[in-house]
Amino acid sequence: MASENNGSTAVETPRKVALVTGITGQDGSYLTELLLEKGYEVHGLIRRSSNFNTQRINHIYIDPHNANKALMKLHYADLSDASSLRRWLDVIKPDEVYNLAAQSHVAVSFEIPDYTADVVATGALRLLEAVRSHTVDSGRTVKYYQAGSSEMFGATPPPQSETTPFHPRSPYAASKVAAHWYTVNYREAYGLFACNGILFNHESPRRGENFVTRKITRALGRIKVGLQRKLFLGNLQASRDWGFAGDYVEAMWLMLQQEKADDYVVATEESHTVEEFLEVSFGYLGLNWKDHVEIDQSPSDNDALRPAEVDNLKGDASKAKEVLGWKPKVGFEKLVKMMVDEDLEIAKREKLLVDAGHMDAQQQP
Ligand code: NDP
Ligand code: GDR
Repeated sequence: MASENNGSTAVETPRKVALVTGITGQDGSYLTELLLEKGYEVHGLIRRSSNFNTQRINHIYIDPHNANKALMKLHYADLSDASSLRRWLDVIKPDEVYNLAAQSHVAVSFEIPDYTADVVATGALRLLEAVRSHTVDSGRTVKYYQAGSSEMFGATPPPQSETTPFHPRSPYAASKVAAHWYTVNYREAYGLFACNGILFNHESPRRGENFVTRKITRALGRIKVGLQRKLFLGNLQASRDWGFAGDYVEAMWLMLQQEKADDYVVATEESHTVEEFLEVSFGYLGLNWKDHVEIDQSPSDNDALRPAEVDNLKGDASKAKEVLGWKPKVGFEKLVKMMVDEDLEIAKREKLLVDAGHMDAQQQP
């Protein structure tokens, strides 16, 4: 129970319960921190891996044997396994479900297209159906958040808002469009409280290392301390509307606190090219990116090049600002510096270990 004190009498309100898929990812970790701060009990679905994959949430993990303190709980499930989704809904009885799980890499979706569709599109449908049948059988109300993406706009020119037509350019983006419409359909057909957040790119020091921003800041830190000289990238002219993940998870939560379920674009409304990201990040450490970056045209670099590119994304987040009262707190330069600072520290620690012979210098050119 969460306790609220209005000055005279202490009122006990039941703790809200959230179920988060993709809890081990970048957004899952920030959202869980936010929900715990707000007094939620958070249940995360994780998939089995031969290595532990909980690095991003280890700092908030408390052993479940410590029953009074452990407010984040982890359970094995998979978006490709409908039975596990329904079973955990029945056991956990959440008030809110956040569907963040995905094979989220655009370039990789060209390599594994039907797996991507199964997890991103059909996985969302499985979870919606599990929520629907759970609410029918239990008579409970469950609110649902779907992690939609600016990639759905693809080739449609900016600025992109909730009314902009979708033109997806990858198996990932097409699968997110399907998940978007499944969510709208479950809202219209069954009256489910289901929202689509159409989030533009958001980054952080916890960003996966094969997305371009983190690939740059990780390499930059290593270049600065002398562990690496070259960085191979793809298209430097692509423009993205980059925000900070910590700001964006607040918008997710706000969507589920409204009277009415709806869809919202979440963006900074400012766009920069990959080249500008290089200029700001390398410039911050007193380096010239042109001395280190090479364009990799080889098909073996499967995170860089895509058979179809998305050239220019820049969101119009007026509706989220007006209805949710949301606005981003971290701008482009601050975001870049935050990521560079963290990755420089990681590189310094790596250097100490390499120099002491405790770690192999990776075979980076
Ligand atoms: P990440 O790639 O960092 O995290 C993805 C999460 O999904 C991980 O926890 C991963 O688990 C989990 N996952 C992958 N496949 C499955 C599966 N089959 N079953 C269950 N879980 C699975 O993504 P982000 O945190 O950056 O993004 C969160 C969501 O938001 C994603 O749906 C993404 O597509 C979407 N999105 C992201 C944007 C961004 O800029 N970050 C912008 C717009 C949308 P594991 O740790 O085991 O790999
Ligand atoms: P994106 O992010 O495809 O927008 O999807 P990513 O960082 O992978 O690419 C952004 C742009 O940079 C160009 N680029 C490179 N990209 C990568 N990964 N590696 C490189 O070496 C490289 N060189 C240039 C890309 O071509 C692209 O134009 C992210 C994901 O988080 C999705 O899940 C999410 O839905 C969208 O953002 C919004």
